[in-house]
Amino acid sequence: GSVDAAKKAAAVKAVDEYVKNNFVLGIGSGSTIVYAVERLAERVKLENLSIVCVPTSFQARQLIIQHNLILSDLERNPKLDCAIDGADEVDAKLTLIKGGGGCLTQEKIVASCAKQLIIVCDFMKDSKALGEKYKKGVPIEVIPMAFVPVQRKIEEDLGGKAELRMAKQKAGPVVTDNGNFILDWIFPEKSYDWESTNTKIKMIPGVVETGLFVNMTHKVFYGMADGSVKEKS
Ligand code: DER
Repeated sequence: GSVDAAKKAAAVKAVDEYVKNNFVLGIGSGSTIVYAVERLAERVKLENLSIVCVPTSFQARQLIIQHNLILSDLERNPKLDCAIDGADEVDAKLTLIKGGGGCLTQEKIVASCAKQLIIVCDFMKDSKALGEKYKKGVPIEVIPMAFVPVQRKIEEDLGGKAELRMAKQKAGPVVTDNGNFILDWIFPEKSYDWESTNTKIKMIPGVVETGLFVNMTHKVFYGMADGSVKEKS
């Protein structure tokens, strides 16, 4: 449909604009990134590019292997030229909510190692303020034994509701690629200082990472319904 066409248009434009020969790339997770990896594989073949890819999840690792791209890691490549990833929502300051796919921790680590974080998404992700479009809350990765005290602390200190993410095709909670649980925090207010909110959550013992990407985004490619691509940086 038009959303898939929009995702693809954004992904193709980002790969064509940002990927250069000899790049070390961070490969994000989700559905939009699939189009980016397909385009990347096409360019590698067509232009005989030398590219190395660092994954942000088991899914990204599978994508890299399936497309016969060179798989690396942060031990061999701790400095990346560019990380390309999706997002669940983007606000006016390019603050992101990520983690809808449960891969936020490795995504944030890889993004932090890249000179530039490039986000590819469809027009549905474009918001003035977080929470306008994405209603499932901020994903927070937590150590399993701590999920109840973390849940209580978040609800006491910040309000709203922090719900344990339950799996659909597995009994019990979702377990992340790192062996942890996820709380989805449905926040009460309209406008937040996301930098301080992110820090407050991060400091709670038991919290591994939040899906709030603050001041990390270099550029966002938004695929539009008509197939055009809007860019913001
Ligand atoms: O979980 C994640 O952070 C993904 O990148 C997600 O935010 C984007 O998923 P999508 O490309 O399938 O919309």
